[in-house]
Amino acid sequence: MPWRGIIHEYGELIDLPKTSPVITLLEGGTPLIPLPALGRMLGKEVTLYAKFEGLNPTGSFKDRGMTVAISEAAGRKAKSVICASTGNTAASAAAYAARSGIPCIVLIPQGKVAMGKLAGALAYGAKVLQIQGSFDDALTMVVQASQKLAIALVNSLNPYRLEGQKTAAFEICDALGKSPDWLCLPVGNAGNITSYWMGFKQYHQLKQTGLPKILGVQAEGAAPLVVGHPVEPETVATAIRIGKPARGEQALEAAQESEGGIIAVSDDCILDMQKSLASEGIWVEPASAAGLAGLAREVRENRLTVDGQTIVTVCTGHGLKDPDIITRRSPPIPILAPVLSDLEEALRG
Ligand code: AN7
Repeated sequence: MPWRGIIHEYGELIDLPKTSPVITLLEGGTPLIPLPALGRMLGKEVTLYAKFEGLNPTGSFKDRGMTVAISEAAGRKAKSVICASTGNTAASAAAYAARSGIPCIVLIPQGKVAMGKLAGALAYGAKVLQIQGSFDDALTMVVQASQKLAIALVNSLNPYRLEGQKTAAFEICDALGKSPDWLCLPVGNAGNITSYWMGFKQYHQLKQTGLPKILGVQAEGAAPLVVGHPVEPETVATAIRIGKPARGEQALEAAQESEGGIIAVSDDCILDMQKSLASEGIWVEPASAAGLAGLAREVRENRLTVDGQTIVTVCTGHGLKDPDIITRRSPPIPILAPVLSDLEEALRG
């Protein structure tokens, strides 16, 4: 049977009122793509996969949570939905809201959202508002607005978002027949790490799939969970430019209970790993390279050995979301006259 979207595929494992309609774009069912060359760099007989969440309908993992959150909102006849976003949540909320016919409002930090995400939110018809502040300021505003104005909040403070996002853990266990030894992923507002840990624990209880160690990775300039207090965030990985994660406590719990950790890596380290992933054919947005960048650094600096182990790195968003970061950092592209001699010249040089 063709893939039916996460709510139909994992129905009884997802806590969604039975009376809710199913608003789906057939999200989920994303591939676990082997990364043999990068695996060899990590150690002997390492089996490394990317869970490529950039292949969801709007180009990020957010679609898993949004199908459930918007279905639930539609079920209770919400008049409109609202979220704060570094970009991907906005595009995803806009798409699922459009699908359900519910108006969508998104608040984004001015000038700090990648083009593919902003364009997505506009394309799907959301009302987009820019805040002169960070994601954290925008989140505070939408929480207040949702309470005062009776608008449904679809940030990951909404528990239905986690219900959807945890299905990625189910899919990984289904594909491997058990949980990996390590799962590494980027951490921003910390909804996703919380969801994965929920999902792995639920599946283990049901099917004895085992539990992974979870490594959450923040950007050094936006690492409140590493430094231990909220920060004014700054990083090239704008998706995770978040200084006060809503689910920070749960992220720390997931890391501790799973015997993994939460660490921070530099922007350079993130961009280097973005390049390395692309060299194996997987183009992800900068934030999505953070997980593996962190794990690779721990291995390189001898804090971790992963010989013989199975590792999954969650590639949360597609590279197409943020094309500017690539073009801005590339050398100028040669311009040729339409003659063969120019081409020969260029190929010599
Ligand atoms: C590509 O869209 O917070 O730790 O508003 O877009 O669950 O927040 C995005 C987060 C990782 C971090 N990778 O996930 C938003 C937003 C990508 C992301 C994260 C985000 P969380």
